[in-house]
Amino acid sequence: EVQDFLKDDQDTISFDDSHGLGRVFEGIGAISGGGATSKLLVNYPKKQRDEILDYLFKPGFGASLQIFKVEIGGDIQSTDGTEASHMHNSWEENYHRGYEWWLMQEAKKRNPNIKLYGLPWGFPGWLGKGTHNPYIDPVQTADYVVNWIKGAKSVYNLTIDYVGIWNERPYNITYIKILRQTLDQNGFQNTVIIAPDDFGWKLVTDIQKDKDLDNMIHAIGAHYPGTKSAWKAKQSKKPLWASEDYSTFNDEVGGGCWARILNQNYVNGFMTSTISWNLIGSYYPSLPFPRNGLMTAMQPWSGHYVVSTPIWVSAHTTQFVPVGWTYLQHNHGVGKLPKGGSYVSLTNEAKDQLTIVIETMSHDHSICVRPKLHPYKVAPQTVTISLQGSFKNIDKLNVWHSKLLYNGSQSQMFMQQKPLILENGQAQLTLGLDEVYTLTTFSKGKKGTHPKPQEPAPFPSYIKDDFSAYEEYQEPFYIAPQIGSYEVRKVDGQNVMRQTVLQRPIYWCKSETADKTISVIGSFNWTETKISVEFEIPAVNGTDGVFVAARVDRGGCHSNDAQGVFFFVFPITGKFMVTNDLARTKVLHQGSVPIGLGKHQMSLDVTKTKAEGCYDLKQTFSIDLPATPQNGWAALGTDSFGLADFHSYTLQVPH
Ligand code: 147
Repeated sequence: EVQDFLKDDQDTISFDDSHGLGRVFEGIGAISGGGATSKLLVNYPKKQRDEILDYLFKPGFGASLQIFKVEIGGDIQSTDGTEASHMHNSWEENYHRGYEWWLMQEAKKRNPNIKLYGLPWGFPGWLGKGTHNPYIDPVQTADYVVNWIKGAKSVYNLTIDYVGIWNERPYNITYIKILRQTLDQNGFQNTVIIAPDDFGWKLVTDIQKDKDLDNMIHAIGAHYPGTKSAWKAKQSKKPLWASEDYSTFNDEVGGGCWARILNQNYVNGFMTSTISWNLIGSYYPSLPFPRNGLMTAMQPWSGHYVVSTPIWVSAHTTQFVPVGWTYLQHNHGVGKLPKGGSYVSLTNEAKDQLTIVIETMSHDHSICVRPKLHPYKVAPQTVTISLQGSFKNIDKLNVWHSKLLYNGSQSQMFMQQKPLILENGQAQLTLGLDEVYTLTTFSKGKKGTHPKPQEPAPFPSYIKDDFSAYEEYQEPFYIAPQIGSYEVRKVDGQNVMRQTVLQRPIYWCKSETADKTISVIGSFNWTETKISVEFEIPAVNGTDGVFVAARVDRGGCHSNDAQGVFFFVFPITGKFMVTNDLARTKVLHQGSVPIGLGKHQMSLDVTKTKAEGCYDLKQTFSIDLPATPQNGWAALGTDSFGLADFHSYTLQVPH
């Protein structure tokens, strides 16, 4: 029978190293940030948080990620929020802000071999010296980035393996060279540069003209390559990475996208590393790109989380292919299947181990966010696996299987099946649609499980936070900064939450031109909301005014245009204003309040049809609500860049 089958050459897939090997595999990874995508994760109860981190990072358990890429916070909006810079200002450095330090430690705790990668999306304003160009003083910007790498080492003993330039924004060759020199001068010879973290392969032309530049760049990292790379990129022999990819809603189509690109980024594009944006959907679900993570955890108040299909799709490769293994050559272990789908195979240095990953994702079940996926067909098929060269004597391969289902039934993910027995290096394998197979000499591999997580629950209907429970510099729970950066500070021995950004940063979102700052809180579904704050504007470097808001209808890169009900107070001029938008172009009401800095209290109570405001416990206004928006988050913020200290906030919504 086997003999018979062999006549039909087309259905035989051979795995053969006798003509040499392909490229070196550099790992599958995921990104936290770009931006604030892990915001809600850090607030989970420790038990659930540890479980989630196991699914992401623990080797041989779940996704078993091999690269962890994080945003180097720049005080700018970078998709789902802002992340704090380690140098809000030129005169200070701080390595205790945000949650990326914590996450990197948790990743390393579970997998000491995980590679770390840092990339800025934007920069604090002072680096621009009055421009929005981070390269205006390339030495200063290189120092700023290397400070972050030094901080990682000296404060947390974290080694940063990879560093990037400026996410999806222009690179600058002078800057790249100065960054390389600065790394070397500080003893970071082993921290290598991935560039440009942008679309396309234009950098290849630059490195071909400039040997020095070529030597300074470890790999060309392109975003959303659609599994393809330019001919000149492949020809250059430079390692090619999909340094940001995926960004797809993590339902079964998302899982299908991830399965297809993990294989085909190499099959079509010779890319040896693929990194998911993002790691985990841990941001309020009405922010942009909801659930675009390998899994979802957006309810720290309930502990609910979901282990989604991309976790198990990742496991098909990561649990059986260590970084440093080598792909076999195209047509000798890497390629397209006769009836659609793809296969890759990798081996270790001794060539006594082999892992094959096969995917048969159909078109409609594997569409990613971008670029457009051109039509193609996949049909069920039976293939003959034929091991040759160093692999000829392998007589058994362990089998892991997933079948993604789209009819509402639960997909079968990452199940171990009976081993595949080979005779004279050959065996038949029947492949259905939307499946992933791993065939491997590895005897390990595990579908890790933790107890079933809690049921989902709505955001609490009452919270009060006086910030006393935090360490200094932490970003308070539930507060999701969209413009500006908010952190706990000790002022006169008492914790406050301070808005810290003093000037407009070198933004990433093209529309981030506002001079307001804003943090959203709670649920986007809220219609009736009561929010109150106690605040004080410092006399030096203070903001013009403070606001609280309800029904705030957007965040992310469009935060500037947020509509809602906003109550602003300007203590220095003794004015207040009620507006329908953050930009204060739609004024609903205005008037006077007593003049004076110092500690104040203000509140906004939005019911079905009315908005009422109090300042220092005196009613300031009561108005009928405008027709829109009808729902949105609660929010607080400042009228301009500059400091504001919040002593507490209280939020109350009907049950
Ligand atoms: C990327 C960013 O690098 C991420 O931070 C995140 O925003 C992600 C969301 O898909 O995408 O930025 C892009 C933004 C817009 C496009 C591509 C990438 N686009 O319009 O093609």
